[in-house]
Amino acid sequence: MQTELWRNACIATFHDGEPWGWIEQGAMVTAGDTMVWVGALSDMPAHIKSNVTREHDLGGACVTPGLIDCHTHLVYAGNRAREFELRLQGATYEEIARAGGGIRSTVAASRATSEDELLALAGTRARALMSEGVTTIEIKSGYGLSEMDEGRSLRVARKLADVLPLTIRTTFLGAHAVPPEFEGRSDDYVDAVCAWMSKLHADGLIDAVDAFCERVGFSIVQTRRVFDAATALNLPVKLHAEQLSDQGGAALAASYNALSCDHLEYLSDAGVDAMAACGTVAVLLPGAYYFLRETQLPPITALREKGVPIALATDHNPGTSPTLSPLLMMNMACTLFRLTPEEAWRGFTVNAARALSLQDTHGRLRAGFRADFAVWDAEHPRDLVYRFGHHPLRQLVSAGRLVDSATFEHNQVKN
Ligand code: DI6
Ligand code: FE
Repeated sequence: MQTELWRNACIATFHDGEPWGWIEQGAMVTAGDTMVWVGALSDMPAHIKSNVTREHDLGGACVTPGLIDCHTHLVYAGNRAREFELRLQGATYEEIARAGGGIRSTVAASRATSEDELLALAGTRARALMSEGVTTIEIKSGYGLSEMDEGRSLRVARKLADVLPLTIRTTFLGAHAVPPEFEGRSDDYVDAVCAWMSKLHADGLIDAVDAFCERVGFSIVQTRRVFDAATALNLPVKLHAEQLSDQGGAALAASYNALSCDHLEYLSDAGVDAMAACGTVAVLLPGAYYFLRETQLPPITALREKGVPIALATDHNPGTSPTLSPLLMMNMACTLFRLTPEEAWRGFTVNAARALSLQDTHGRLRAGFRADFAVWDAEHPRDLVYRFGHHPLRQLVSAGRLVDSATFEHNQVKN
């Protein structure tokens, strides 16, 4: 196993306590897939230095942890550009969903696509995320909505970690929408989702369970049944909560010790308190807020005051957030939600790790953590939040290995 020294960098470690966990003239030492030392080069202990078998000069570049996209719906086929046009002509997201468009149209397109093709599509999207420094992705099912098709989506998500140097976490989102074959029988559908969950979990396909708790999704009572089934299997839960209306979903999720509640534009004070009491992460999704032209802002001040950890993600999906740019999401979180640039970065690193229960191994540059980091054409990570529409990634290291830039350069995302 090689012990490698990566020197001549300014490093944002995101250690707690100091702003950015910043280190000038920093260096890192990795052994295999693990970080063994991080600090100022001049502080490097002799016994660490003497083990080094290979050196990399990072040319004075700025280094951050690999980004963690903790909320995506990456496995699907087709696109919804036509629906985008209809919404611009005045149709609302909820009207389109009720008329059988929306999620259901992506379900039809995805069911009609082979597993290999779904893998190719998801792979292209994952490589686009990598081109902006992503090394960990959470992927939800939810465009299959049958036992077989949900299984296919989750298998595709798992396979991505075999074909690309990524950490993948899978989330079962069977309770995303009611499929046509269960029309008018949403309670029966929830029963089916709970039964599929235990089979798919037995196949090792599920890391967490999510639901879309919304007027156009599932009720609080139905969400509770999904959570009870997850809890019986010892699976952690997450929730799409208070995106379009306040259903009290966040408080329910917190009562199940949810890892995260996501969206949260309509989150109430009681919901904030419940999340704070349980240490549930608030995952904010500025892409969906922007694309749906929402005007109700998530309660940032209350979340901050109550100490709820704030994460950010792309929410990549064809209906409400067809973006593959975490850097643009950070910029939007600052301009639209008034996060500070450091909060935005912590949202895509430390707090995103926590939303996936990976906080002890991912999201910081620290001895013992996985050696995932991005090397940027920038002096400081704040520069990367301020700019938008740039391509500033210089190098990406995943599990201690330099990722061949051909993996993500000249990558064509068509859908
Ligand atoms: N909330 C969202 O923003 C996405 N899913 C969800 O539960 C939208 C999914 C879609 O419109 O296809
Ligand atoms: Fe989502």
